[in-house]
Amino acid sequence: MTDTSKTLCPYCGVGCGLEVLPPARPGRPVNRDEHGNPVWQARGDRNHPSSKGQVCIKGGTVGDSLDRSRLLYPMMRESLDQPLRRVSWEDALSRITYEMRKTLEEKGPEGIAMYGSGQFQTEDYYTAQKLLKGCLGTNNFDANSRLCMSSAVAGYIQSFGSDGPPCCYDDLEQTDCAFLIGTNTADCHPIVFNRLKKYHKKNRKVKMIVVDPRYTDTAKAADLHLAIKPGTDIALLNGIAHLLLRHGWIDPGFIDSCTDGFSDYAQVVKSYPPERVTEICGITLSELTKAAAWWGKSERVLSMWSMGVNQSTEGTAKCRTIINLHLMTGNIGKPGAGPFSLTGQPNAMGGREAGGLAHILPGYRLVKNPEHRQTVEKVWQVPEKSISPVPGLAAWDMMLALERGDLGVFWVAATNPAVSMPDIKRTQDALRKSPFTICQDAYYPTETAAFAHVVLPATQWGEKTGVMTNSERVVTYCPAFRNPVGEARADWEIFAEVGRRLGFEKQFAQRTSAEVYDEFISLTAGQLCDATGLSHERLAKGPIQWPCPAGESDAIAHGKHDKRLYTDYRFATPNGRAKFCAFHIKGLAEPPDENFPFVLTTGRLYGHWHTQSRTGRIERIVKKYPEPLLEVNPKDAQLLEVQSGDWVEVRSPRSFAQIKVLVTQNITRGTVFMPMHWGFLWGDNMEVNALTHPEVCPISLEPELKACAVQVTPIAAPQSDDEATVKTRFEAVQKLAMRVEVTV
Ligand SMILES: Nc1nc2c(c(=O)[nH]1)N[C@H]1C(S)=C(S)[C@@H](COP(=O)(O)OP(=O)(O)OC[C@H]3O[C@@H](n4cnc5c(=O)[nH]c(N)nc54)[C@H](O)[C@@H]3O)O[C@H]1N2
Ligand SMILES: Nc1nc2c(c(=O)[nH]1)N[C@H]1C(S)=C(S)[C@@H](COP(=O)(O)OP(=O)(O)OC[C@H]3O[C@@H](n4cnc5c(=O)[nH]c(N)nc54)[C@H](O)[C@@H]3O)O[C@H]1N2
Ligand code: SF4
Ligand SMILES: [Mo]
Repeated sequence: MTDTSKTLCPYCGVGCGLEVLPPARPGRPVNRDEHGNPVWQARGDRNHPSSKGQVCIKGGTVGDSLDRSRLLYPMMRESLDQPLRRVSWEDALSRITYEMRKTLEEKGPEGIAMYGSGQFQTEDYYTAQKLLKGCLGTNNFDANSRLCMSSAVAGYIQSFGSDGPPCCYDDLEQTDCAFLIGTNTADCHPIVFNRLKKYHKKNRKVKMIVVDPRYTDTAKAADLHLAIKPGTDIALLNGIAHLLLRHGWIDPGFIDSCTDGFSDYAQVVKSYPPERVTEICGITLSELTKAAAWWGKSERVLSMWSMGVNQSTEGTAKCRTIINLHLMTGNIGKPGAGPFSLTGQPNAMGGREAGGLAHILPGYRLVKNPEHRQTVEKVWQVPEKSISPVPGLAAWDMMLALERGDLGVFWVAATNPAVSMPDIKRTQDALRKSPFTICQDAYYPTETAAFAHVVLPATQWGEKTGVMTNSERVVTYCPAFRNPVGEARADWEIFAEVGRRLGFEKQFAQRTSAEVYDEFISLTAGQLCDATGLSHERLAKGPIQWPCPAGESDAIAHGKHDKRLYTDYRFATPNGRAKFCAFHIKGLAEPPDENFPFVLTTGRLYGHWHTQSRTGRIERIVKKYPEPLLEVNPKDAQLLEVQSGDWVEVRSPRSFAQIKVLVTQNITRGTVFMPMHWGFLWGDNMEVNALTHPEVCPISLEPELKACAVQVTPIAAPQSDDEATVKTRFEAVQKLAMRVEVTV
């Protein structure tokens, strides 16, 4: 192994390049933690084109998490009321193939479902698609990206004819107006934010607008913060469009020659005059007119968004409504402009390329399209019509299928649905009903393992070789730089082994992830996400952006290419035109009422990652964020008669949580905020998703995790059990219906 290894940060979709230093360097003693484990250090890779050497606290501390609480060997039990016991891989795999065969006989292929993750490498994703969609004949593969990016995917496909964020990070330093909506970029995409902030500071003419019900660190850096009421984005965007039209701040040439549907859109936008919009959104007229004027008068507008937009029953409509503004002002296909959806997870982008959602196939194809199915069937060497034309179960639908008893095998890999799904009590009940659940994770315990019949140890980042794609379509090679821990195996190898055992030897003949990658990229030929110029060998020399057709990798590596999509203004629709689509605002699926008078919104903190499987085990981070806090506006706090540090019970129509209050001006009145990071392993009654509801966007099927109605009541501090640990909490949950042996 080399002195340092270049790879990609395994956390957020910014995709910063990292250099990992091995524990022993010549002349230096081996650095070990208190358990005697070698300590790995990560630092920014100056040569990575996306991050240029920068990292945030998560990337900088990732090394600390690699040897804590790892799942070392497979475990199994007959039913959930038994303890999990160590077994051999052979026993675990035989049981899995037995259960899969049984389900195929009893329920058919639709009785099997896999729930994967944007934290897979592309090779993991691709192999899982082949197993489920090609060999077994069910499209029941979905990923946590359904809770995350699926509205953006649907928005791009419907407006442009294909998925694919058209922008690149250089746009951050070339724009005249950055319009950030529903994104706390400062905390969640810190290095993207740093680049933007630096440029904005230096160039005072550049405008920065942030649309968020909270006064986040992102909002604090803005020239204009629109603290809209949650769920009113469409009214705001239509209101901006209304003013753009009124003042003639539009690009008629672009509209005429490159788009369809403008007149219907203009008709709808007419019913969003400023008086109505300011009333709906709870902002002032001068704020609205300023936003419209800045958009309208800027030569180049770059919009950026993430979960405040996507996680909504109007998620797709919100994305398309943002895109409408770009189309009417010709703000796309040129430097510093475009609709830029910021990807959440490190390889959610690669997942989309590899077909990792229930309605898509590798190479930005759709399961509904017969030609697309045929092309993929050929490469997969499966008989014609093997791939079902029907989209599979989306994430929440998998929970409903478990409730109904429709599934025989539920396979979870690299995600922790017992924390991150909406309506978590109902989710956990559905998981308890599952006849056979596999939980394939790198850590143990996790909340989802409490509901599993088999747990499989997966190698994670740094222990397996593969590639990941970041938000700006840059593909980075992530080599194994350390040995697998315990008996852990790579996700793709586990899927392939099960495939072979089910009789698909030919389909899973690849012996290395490089071979898997080669097959995958053959399916991108001629597609928007063409990556036929890439291979592990080529990427080992450095990251490259797609599209990268065969023969172009050297030119692209030297930056001699269009870093943006649609620079010729030809879109991926059949007639080459982008499509306007007008939406009226519908508002929140569960608006507040007398009984539940507050809107609860949910999201992230700078230091923690999701369900804390890594960051909850890093002291530096835990010290900074020891517990979750409910953000409450001072006026609301006064009415509730609570102060910072007081305990409250937060109750929604579904369940409750108990949490300490943080009184802060950073949140608008009537809204409270709770972070998503605390599942039942980390504390009692701290689960934000005990409160959220599972209503989804009808187009993208993404749940509205950003808003539900709650009541807030002061309570006495709950009796704290100082003895409670991850281990005892795991056991307590087991007692509800099951027991487990914990080996932390
Ligand atoms: N530190 C950290 N960074 C992360 C992650 C993490 O766990 N921790 N996870 C990664 C992943 S997977 C993702 S998806 C991204 C998410 O990145 P972000 O989307 O930036 O993060 P969130 O905190 O989920 O939500 C963003 C903002 O949406 C606002 N919001 C809520 N409701 C509305 C609304 O109706 N309209 C508007 N306009 N805004 C609203 C919230 O107040 C919040 O500030 O972060 C990635 N980066
Ligand atoms: N209320 C609310 N809920 C939310 C959200 C919100 O904003 N609010 N956000 C949603 C969003 S955007 C997201 S992305 C989800 C995230 O939610 P999850 O996906 O459930 O969160 P993670 O903690 O990232 O879970 C990843 C798991 O994979 C494991 N892992 C890491 N690497 C590997 C690997 O290589 N192989 C395998 N097999 N396992 C690995 C980790 O140990 C961890 O247990 O949460 C969603 N839920
Ligand atoms: S910004 Fe994202 S990718 Fe970069 S170091 Fe931080 S978590 Fe990692
Ligand atoms: Mo996400």
